Amino acid sequence: MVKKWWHSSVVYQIYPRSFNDSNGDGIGDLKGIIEKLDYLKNLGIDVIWLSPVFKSPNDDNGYDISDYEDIMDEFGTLEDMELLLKEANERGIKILMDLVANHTSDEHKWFTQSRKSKDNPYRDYYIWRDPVDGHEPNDLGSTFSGSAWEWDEATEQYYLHLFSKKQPDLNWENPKVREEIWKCMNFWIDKGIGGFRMDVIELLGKVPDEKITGNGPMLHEYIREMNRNTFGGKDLLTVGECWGATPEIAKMYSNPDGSELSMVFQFEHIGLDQIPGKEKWDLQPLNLISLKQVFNKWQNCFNEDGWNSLFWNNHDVPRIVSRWGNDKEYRVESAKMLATLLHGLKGTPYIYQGEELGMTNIKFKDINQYKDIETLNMYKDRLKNGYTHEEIMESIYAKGRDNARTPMQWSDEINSGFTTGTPWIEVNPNFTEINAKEQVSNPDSIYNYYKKLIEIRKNNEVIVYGDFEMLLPEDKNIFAYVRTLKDTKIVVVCNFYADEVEYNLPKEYEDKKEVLISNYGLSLPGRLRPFEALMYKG
Ligand code: TEU
Ligand code: CA
Repeated sequence: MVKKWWHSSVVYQIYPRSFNDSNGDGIGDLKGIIEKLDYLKNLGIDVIWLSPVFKSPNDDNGYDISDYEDIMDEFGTLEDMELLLKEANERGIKILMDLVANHTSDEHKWFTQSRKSKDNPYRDYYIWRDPVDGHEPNDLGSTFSGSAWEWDEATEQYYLHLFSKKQPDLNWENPKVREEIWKCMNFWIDKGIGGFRMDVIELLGKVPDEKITGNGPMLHEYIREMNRNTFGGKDLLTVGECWGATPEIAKMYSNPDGSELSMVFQFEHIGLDQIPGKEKWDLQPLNLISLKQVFNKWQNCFNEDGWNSLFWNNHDVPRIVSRWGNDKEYRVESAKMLATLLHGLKGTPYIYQGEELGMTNIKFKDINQYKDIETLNMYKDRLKNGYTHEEIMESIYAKGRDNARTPMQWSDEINSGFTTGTPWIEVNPNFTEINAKEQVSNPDSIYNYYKKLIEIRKNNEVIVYGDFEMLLPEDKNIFAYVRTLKDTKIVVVCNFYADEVEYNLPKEYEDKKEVLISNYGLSLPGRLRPFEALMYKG
């Protein structure tokens, strides 16, 4: 396999609004990020993925962009962004910008023009349709509840929005739209960024009249055109967000011929605790065997012809320690176990801010304490459809996006050290116990455990390039696997639950030549304590 710098990198995602506020207005900002670069450097990460920082009216916290070549007022200025790039690069850290190219804000000048008249030069930048029998052209739905079509009185047509009505979808069939996007991307590439995370990239080839949204016929053609006109040949990291990716699709995107992207985020594991065919709010318990099958499939599907990304968390999904760990009596043990499991795998790991501290989900009492548009729209929708308040809150506690968006917990001081003002969303009250200040100086902390896992990846090529083999595939409690590169073998054994378990590995893996990391003291032969995790050379 031809080696790439991003094969051995670890990426850290920052959700700027909730990361660090430098001026006391309650909103995280670019200067705030600069203040914390040394914290990230110390953790050992190589790359920052910055959720969108472009100009935006914030209907969806920056995923609704009104100017791709300028910075959101609350976050700072273009000069601040240039300084952040410089300061990060000086520390050997690259920055990925979050490219939201499927849609813009309705306040983007392309859209304000487009909606003016049917013959406006920008009309075809978006997707406009006549009504059918006096109503929407079809029943396509928005991810944020309701129809994906919004009636526009002025020109008496509907426009398409797969997300909020303030996020009109761009018309990628229009070559002018594509050129505009290449221009914006090159603007940032010229400023020295390390690459792009690409928002809902799989939607670009949509055919709305046939109700095709993801993976449309032209999708890969557009991506290759993007590659040729922007980052192709520039050795950047590009990662596409692909909810509907299968291994076959992922191989097209991440083909090592370099014609498309470096890698994609696939979400098969993320959907395992929802009832199949229903929405993410419709909960079912996780079955560990299914999780093992999904990882086994994705770890083994590429044979030098693709690359994986590895993640438990991002700004859209609940905190992993609350979701599949135990955020009560075994918070520290289970956070470390989940970290060991993921960071021993093949692929590029992504850490979401606060994950390295074992930050947990939030339970707000009042729906008005929530800020996320998806959550708030769903709440109204389900109330109307007869669900009780209690039922809906149960779903929000488990799956709401604000679980991941409460402010970063820096210290046990007021507002967790995130802001001196009033935070835009309330801080999780557990910050007095869970915070960076305590963990950086505590050698047994989750933070220092992540730091060690990153070091292990850097010092053991087998973690980056070794083959993956699942062990004990039928075991209902244990997730175990072995990574092999030439003569080197690394074994990872994790107890996924709070009960002590016994286990028997095949003889060849029994001998623990060197324990690289574990979340308990000395290991016991053939037994794992609650959420115990072990990684050793075998
Ligand atoms: O997410 C894509 C997306 O489909 C999510 O809305 C996801 O389905 C949902 O959060 C899970 O319930 C991306 C961004 O990551 C998200 O923050 C944006 O809201 C969305 O695109 C629109 O840009
Ligand atoms: Ca601020």
